[in-house]
Amino acid sequence: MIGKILIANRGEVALRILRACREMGIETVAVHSTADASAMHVRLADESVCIGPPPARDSYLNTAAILSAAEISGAEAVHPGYGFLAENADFAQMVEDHGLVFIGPTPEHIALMGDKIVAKRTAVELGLPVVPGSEGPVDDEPAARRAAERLGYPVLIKAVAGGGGRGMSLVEGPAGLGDALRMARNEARLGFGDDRVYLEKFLARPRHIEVQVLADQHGNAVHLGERDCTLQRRHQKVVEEAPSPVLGARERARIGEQVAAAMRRLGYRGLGTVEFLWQDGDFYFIEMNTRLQVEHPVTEMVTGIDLVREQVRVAAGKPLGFSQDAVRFTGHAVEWRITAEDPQTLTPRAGTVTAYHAPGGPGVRVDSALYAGYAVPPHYDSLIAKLIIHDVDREMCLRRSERALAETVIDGVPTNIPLLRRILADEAFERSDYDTNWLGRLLAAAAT
Ligand code: MV4
Repeated sequence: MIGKILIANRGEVALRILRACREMGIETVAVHSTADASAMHVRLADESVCIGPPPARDSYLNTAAILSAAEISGAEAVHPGYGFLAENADFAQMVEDHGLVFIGPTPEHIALMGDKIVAKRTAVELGLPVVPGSEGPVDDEPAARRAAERLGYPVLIKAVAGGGGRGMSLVEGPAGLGDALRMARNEARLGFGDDRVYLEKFLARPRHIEVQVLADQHGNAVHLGERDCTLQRRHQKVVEEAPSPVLGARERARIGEQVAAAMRRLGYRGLGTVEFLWQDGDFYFIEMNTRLQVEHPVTEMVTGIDLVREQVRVAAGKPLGFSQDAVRFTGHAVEWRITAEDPQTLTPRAGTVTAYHAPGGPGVRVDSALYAGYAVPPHYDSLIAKLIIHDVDREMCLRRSERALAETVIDGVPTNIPLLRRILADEAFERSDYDTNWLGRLLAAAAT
């Protein structure tokens, strides 16, 4: 087994990984920027190493400094968490080249899923349903026109190097295609250094449903059900839940089995999430994430499985300790992402937390690195806490959510808690009927 793990991340996810390590008797090495010298992940780790100045590119993305930290601390493995280097195939390769274990999939699988066209082609080969679209990138306007006529308008132009909603452009009809194509190309070149784009049939009212999978290095793979992440703002997830309110047990088992079988065929190892759009009872693959995800706790709550522990076990070469039959889904879980943001502009806000009270009681989990006196740095993601609520069913879970959000105290920096409580008070949300208008507004804003 692995004796010491370097955690190449910060904030709540660094703490999350630390907790799993502690329970497994594994020593931890924290890395931090100068801005994070008094951060909780540094304080709780067995050892810590400063890896650079505040900007992420000089610290949490500084691969040389991170590998040096692993070297001098005698770490045997690196856990990347999410964001930063988690889906950087070159980093995963460097970690392995240094004789360390990368806690994640192979560099090849990370690279494969990082290219959205290759990922989609792979999904087709693995028998997963995909959104109808152009086969590969469209090279010029005539090719785009032919693809769009075949698919039928409206169509979406997506950047090959995009993902997570970045580099998408909606085309309502043939008149707008030429300009949209040129603009999308330009933006893709500027944003990703790769101007290739492809077309997809536009789904007007989809839900975002993602399937969690776990695979070992011995050919075993299980699915751990799905998460419904339809509630997003500017492609940032705000609320996630498990199970999806729109799926029944039979649909869940069916898509889950399909995904697990696909991962077996791919020879995938580690934790992964296969993202689908879901509309009118049908699933359409959009992309695969080759990392632990922010919203993983809702899956942990309904399955009782510690995903980080399993990640470490399979990275160490252990076979899965349970079969698909042993995976049981109990109750309902919702995650509320609390961010430090300006209530007017909804943009990130830094500042010092003067008072902090985390909610408690049955079915309440808080993943956060906050403490009273903590200064939220301006350099990183605005996520400061995740409230994960579990109860017997969705209705009770929402009531418990309101109770827990109401007793959360974070003074000194403005947060989105009022916004979360407004969502919770919304009847459409209560009925789980919250995709259409919201998505329409979002896409209209993204398209201008
Ligand atoms: C789409 C789509 C409609 N049709 N693809 C957004 C994130 C990225 N992973 C894929 N996304 C979308 N792809 C087709 N063919 C609508 C979205 C989309 C979306 C999807 C799920 C949840 C929220 C969303 C918000 C905006 C756009």
